[in-house]
Amino acid sequence: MATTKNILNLTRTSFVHEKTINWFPGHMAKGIKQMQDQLRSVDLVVETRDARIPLSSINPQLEQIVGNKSRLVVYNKVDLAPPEIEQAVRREMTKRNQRVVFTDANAANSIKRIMNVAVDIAKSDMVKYPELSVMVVGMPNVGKSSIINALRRVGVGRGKAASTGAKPGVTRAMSSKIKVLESPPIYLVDTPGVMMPHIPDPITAIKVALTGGIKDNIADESILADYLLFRLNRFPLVEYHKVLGIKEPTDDIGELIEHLSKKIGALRQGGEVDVDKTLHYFLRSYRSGVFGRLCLDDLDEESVDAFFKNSVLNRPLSKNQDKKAKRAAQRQRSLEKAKSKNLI
Ligand SMILES: Nc1nc2c(ncn2[C@@H]2O[C@H](COP(=O)(O)OP(=O)(O)OP(=O)(O)O)[C@@H](O)[C@H]2O)c(=O)[nH]1
Ligand SMILES: [Mg+2]
Repeated sequence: MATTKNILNLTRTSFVHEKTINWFPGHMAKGIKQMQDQLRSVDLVVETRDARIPLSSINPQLEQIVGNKSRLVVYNKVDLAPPEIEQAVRREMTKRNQRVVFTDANAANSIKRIMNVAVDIAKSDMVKYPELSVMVVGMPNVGKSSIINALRRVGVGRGKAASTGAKPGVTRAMSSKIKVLESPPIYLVDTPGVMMPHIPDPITAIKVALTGGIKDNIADESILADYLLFRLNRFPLVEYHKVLGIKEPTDDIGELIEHLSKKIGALRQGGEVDVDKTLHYFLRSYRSGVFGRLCLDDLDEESVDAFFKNSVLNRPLSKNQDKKAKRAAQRQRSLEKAKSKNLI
């Protein structure tokens, strides 16, 4: 019988997937335009990322928009990531002279870390900042609106001002000013999560989709599940099979789906496996954190250096790449339009 230990000898050593996922609906393009228009009146940008994918949740396009504006990078959802990421991320952010805080939007104490940075800036020059204007930006579903609601709760004891939801693309337009502190006066604006028009690396796209940044029906859920299984097998202490109630680990997604569907009763009439339902269950389990606190990006110094060296952050898109990205985004928009009109 394969145990978690010896299955490591049987698992794939690499995951090859060549098709990337593009998701850039119209509201994102509009959102970017609104951000650019508003940026001049903003004192601080809170750039929110996902602690489970500290590198893959960096959107180079946002980096370009934010430019030299005063910025605080917030790694949210730390409750779902292993605590060790903090040290590695801090190391890299220090190298890049970038302020960073780690938050769980459901924990008031960690949310206060953002407030403290904003208060310090506001107090540093009360004439320059009669009220501090903060814009919260980031990829979809990283928790921007949740952070705003939490800051408001902590700062002025008031209820929800921004809609939140488990699926990406909940906030579709920039909000008006939301007061989160009376004195010194601090206001936030919420923005729609934005993806890159074109994600060059297919594995990065899979990681973003797995953590909920891209709509599941746009990504191929069977590929997401297969990559998840590949990664789970490579975290040696993760006993996902026990959590799922199946006998032993496997590196074959078909086999996993077959066992799991029986376990959770996801069967159609006649006993046929309900693949979609089982895939959803597997992905939902991962996202809820039941397999443990896992980071999908490699954060050793060598990998991080390679990421930044190869990253589009370092090189603006060539004319050709830019055209390609715009065409991909246009195709995506037409597809969504056709879908919404039930044409396909
Ligand atoms: N576990 C955990 N869940 C979080 C955290 N922050 C937000 N969430 C959940 O993540 C999901 C997305 O949160 P939102 O605040 O809507 O994310 P957003 O970035 O505003 O998303 P868009 O508006 O779609 O761009 C929701 O289900 C939240 O409850 C966190 O720190 N930890
Ligand atoms: Mg939102």
